[in-house]
Amino acid sequence: FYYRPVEFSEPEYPRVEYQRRQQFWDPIRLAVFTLVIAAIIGIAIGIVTHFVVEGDKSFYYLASFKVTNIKYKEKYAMKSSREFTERSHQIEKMMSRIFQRSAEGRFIKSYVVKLNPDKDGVNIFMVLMFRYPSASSAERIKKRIEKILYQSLKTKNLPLTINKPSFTLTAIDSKKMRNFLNSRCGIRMRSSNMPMPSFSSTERLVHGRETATVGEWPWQASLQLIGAGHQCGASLISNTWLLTAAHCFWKNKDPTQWIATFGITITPPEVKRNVRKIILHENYHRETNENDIALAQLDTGVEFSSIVQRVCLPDSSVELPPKTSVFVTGFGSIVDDGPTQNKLRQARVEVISTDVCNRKDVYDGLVTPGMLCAGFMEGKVDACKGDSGGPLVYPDNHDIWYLVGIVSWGQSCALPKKPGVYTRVTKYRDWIASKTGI
Ligand code: 4AZ
Repeated sequence: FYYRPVEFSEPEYPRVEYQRRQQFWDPIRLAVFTLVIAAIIGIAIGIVTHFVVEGDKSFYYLASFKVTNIKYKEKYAMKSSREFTERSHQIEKMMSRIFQRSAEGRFIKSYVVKLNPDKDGVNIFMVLMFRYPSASSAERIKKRIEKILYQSLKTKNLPLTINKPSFTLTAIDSKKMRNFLNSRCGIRMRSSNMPMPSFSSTERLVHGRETATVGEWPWQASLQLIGAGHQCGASLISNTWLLTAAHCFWKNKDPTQWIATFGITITPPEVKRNVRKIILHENYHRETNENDIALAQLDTGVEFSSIVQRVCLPDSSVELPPKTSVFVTGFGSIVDDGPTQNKLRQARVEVISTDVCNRKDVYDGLVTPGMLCAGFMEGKVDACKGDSGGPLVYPDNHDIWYLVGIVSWGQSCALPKKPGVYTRVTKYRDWIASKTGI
């Protein structure tokens, strides 16, 4: 009974199927289908090539050239001097002008790394950073860079006279580039060897204290008493010297009892060092908090990297106007009398004038010229217990960071009209130089 229809229709079956197939695969459909498949394969190959083969890569060069319309100054030998930074910024800005529009936006940044005397002017050494597709050859890019530069010398009205025959360009690897940049202070780098812009820190801050990311505050150190853990923050100002607050050592001044760690967590630390020497300011007064500044020398120097880096010391003449945004960082408590935090935190605060800070309803004359107030009159954001000795930093408009304050004192934490009080680092520039040569 069941077999009958099957037997009957079986001879027809293949023909029906064949006809239907023929209808579906008419030439137009076949063409469209082929095109779609080809397009999908093409896009897939494109994506793979873009990310795997043609992904951008960093190319670094050391450029050296003579500038003949400026005179060498003694202070150029000191890279943290105002003379060096101002001249460097001018040269770096000129490089941006030369490359920004002509190199298809592939120019990233440049850093002057040395200014040498020359009989006709100044010899300049600088690191240039570019991004190009990884398949590009360093030599071809070099030719391109030279062409753009020589063209600019002819067509652009540049503030400095570059002597063309003296210009040399050498491709360098990332390790060499890092070594050159390590000769300067206050530069933040990502582990990818790209510069970390200062806005990456301001952007994320909404309110209060956010946890820091790797390499964001590479000069931050934790000063710890063996057996008692974290006591204070400190800032790395050379490969062997930390700057901190004198009051951190009031319980214990014995260097053999102290260690310093680096990295964004206390445990585990990224780098650890013993302390060889502690120098307190001779005129530190515990009752008035005056001259609350101290130096700690590490027993062996640290190696600079994207994680451990020194901060710049500002020239003694630098003065930040009220309302300037500055950043305070530390492992201190986030509530009054709370515990030390294992993760480094940061907060944006604003400079408050000494006049306002000394008002009767604020600190009523307790703020001396060696101190700097920062925070908010409404309170809410502040340094606290355990942040003492740590950095208050300011980025200049070239992403170079300067240490402007040392967390010193305050009435409680984040109270209205009781901002944080910091040691004013510029006032102690000569004292630091006299003890360390920095
Ligand atoms: C402290 O006890 C401390 N709000 C540090 C900073 C401030 C207050 C107290 C500033 O180490």
